[in-house]
Amino acid sequence: MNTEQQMTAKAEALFHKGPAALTKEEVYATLLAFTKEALADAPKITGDKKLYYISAEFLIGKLLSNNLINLGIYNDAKAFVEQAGYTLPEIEEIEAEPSLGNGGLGRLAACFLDSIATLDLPGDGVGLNYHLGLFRQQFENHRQVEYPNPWISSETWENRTDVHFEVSFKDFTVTSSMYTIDVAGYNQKVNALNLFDLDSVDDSIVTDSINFDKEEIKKNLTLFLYPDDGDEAGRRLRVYQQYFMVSNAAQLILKEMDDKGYPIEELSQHVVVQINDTHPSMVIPELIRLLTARGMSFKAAVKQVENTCAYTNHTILAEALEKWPSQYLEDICPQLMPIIKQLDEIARTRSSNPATAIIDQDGRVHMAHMDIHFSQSTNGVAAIHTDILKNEELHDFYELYPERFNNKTNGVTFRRWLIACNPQLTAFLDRKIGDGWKQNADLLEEFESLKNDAGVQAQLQAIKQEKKNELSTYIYNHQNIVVNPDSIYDIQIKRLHEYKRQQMNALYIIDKYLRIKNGEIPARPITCIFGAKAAPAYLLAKDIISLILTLGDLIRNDPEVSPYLNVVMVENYNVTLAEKLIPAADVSEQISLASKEASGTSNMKFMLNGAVTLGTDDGANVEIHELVGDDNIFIFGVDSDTVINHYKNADYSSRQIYESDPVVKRTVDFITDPAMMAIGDPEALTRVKNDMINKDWFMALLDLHAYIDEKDKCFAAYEDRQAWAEKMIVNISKAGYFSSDRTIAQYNQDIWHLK
Ligand code: KOT
Repeated sequence: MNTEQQMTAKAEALFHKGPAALTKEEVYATLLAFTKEALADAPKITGDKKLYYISAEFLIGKLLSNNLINLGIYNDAKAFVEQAGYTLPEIEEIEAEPSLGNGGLGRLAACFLDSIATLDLPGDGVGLNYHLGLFRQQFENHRQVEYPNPWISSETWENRTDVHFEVSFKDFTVTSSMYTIDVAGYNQKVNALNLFDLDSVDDSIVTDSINFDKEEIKKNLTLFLYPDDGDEAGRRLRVYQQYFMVSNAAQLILKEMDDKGYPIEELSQHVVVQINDTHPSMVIPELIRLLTARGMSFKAAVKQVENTCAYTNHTILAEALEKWPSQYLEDICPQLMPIIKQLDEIARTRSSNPATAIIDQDGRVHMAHMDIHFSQSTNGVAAIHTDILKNEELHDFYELYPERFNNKTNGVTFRRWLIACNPQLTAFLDRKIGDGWKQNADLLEEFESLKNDAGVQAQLQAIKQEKKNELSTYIYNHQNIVVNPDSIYDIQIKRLHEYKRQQMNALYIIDKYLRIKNGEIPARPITCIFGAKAAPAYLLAKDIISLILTLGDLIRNDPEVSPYLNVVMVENYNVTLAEKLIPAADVSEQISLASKEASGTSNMKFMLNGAVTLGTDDGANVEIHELVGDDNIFIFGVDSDTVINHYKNADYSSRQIYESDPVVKRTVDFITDPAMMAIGDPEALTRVKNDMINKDWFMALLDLHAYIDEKDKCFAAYEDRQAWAEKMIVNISKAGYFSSDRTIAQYNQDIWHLK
């Protein structure tokens, strides 16, 4: 029996009918059961040394297509589904997306698991089994409203294992349960994603929206991906989550050492722990605690743990660097405090500089400081980010441990971000350059030699058009908004944050609107598409969403402007939506304030799918710029040194720009124009405008002119259809560097040393 026939047989066994009679749900259930068995039968990746990638987030997205691809049975499944009278995308719709992450950091962890398995490296993810994940976003009256986002189904329940650990908090002890999701590499071998949970967690304590009693730890511990840290109870719950996560991780590591018969004295020979930003940092004292409890000396335990751990930093934003009051730890996991105090003493013997202490004079525990002192490696996630860590943010640590600092420029898995989301482009590349690029992404470079081939250009443009048509249909069906498929699709998708500067994009739109009103008609219609969730407690971010939704409404209802300009914010932006948006993009908006975006990863996904970047020289944009050259990217804005100096000198005044520059003034003023206030939320609009004039912490007004000019230049360049196709081809052919297979090979070479 071939695989398609086996799938048909599976359906017969489950539902006692032939393919033609199956419902969509039955087809989905058949494929799910089939892949589950194939995953269970697939060989596990083993080795003498194993990686544990601990992360509070794994934004894995839907799993069906990815598993079909990595198991090598995608085409069989497609044939089976079509025999039943459906398409694979229709079947995929049934699967709920697990939203176990916020954005880049969580999605990176998921790409990494895919590449770790693909490179045949033994490495499992360890995290939490949040029941309701990140909230589901809905738009009501031009505002974001949050709802729970359940994803766990009866099938997920089958992931439950018989692994349980006791985790002791100060006032009570809980017993965890481990759930395992198989992670298949593009070689039919598997690793695991181990997610810990607590049986007593009770989804029914969620009252309205996403509110719940934050003090009821046994009922709320794994309910949501770390909820609001806007209040004290939310922050304490986050510490509970973190300790629960790392205590389980540490116990799992030692259990697997025992199972394999390795003595704990050899921990660092057999285990490497990658700490994904500071959320899992307490794994360091927890491992030391467990080793000493088993009789190891404190000194030996510290040495083992220091040799086992490695830390990745994902941001330089001060407010994101975790510093927990020691009182929280005393109240929640007091067993760690004597250990952290001893680590602080050791750190102080290594450096007398108070800036590198673990516990500061106010009694706060600096998680990143503990990580850097007590791990082998500290890495940033793009070249410029690592340079800023070395020269600015972590300079004192760099002087202390220069050999520990290293860069690992992020990457993305091409299995999901090209093969699965853009089968048309995948097939085209296979025809033009062969399919070796699927194993070795550098081979995409061969595509560049075809950049002047008119036939290749035309076919590539036809594929882009098809993806744009698909997106337009999707948006119409889900949000009832008509998007002109002949317009330029300009897309900004990422968490809503002031430093990412969605508000600057909105100001461009206002400027464009006013110019169209003034008779300046664009050569071609433009559709500005946004996707973004704002943290529930981040008022200004929610206000910026409000501004964008209001602008969209205003423009669509203005017959003078709507033929030329459209603004769409997709609701509930998530991985599944990204898979539809990215292949359809003409222009990729990467406009963070220089120095602030550690890397970005959507920038890589966009270029891989033939979009051209409009961005600042920030994060991985810098490396994209170097690879594609000036002719194939649109770069604007002040550079990171200028920004850093403005902060040092505290000499930036947005009000000065607002008052002296009439274009800036009329654009900012329009936010509270009576036409806007009549549609949107007047308070939200007023707050955004006042913030821009009086604060503008991320300097949107400073770069606004340069942004408007470069964006207009970019749209004008689109009109030379041949030259634009060349840019698309160069971008695709240079994207190979951003495969997470390359990133993971470098982690393994420099840090992990597996196999
Ligand atoms: C969130 C909270 C605390 C510390 C860091 C974060 C964080 C950083 N969350 N996401 N990031 C992003 O990580 C991506 C993967 O490295 C980067 O590409 C992106 O620039 C970060 O903003």
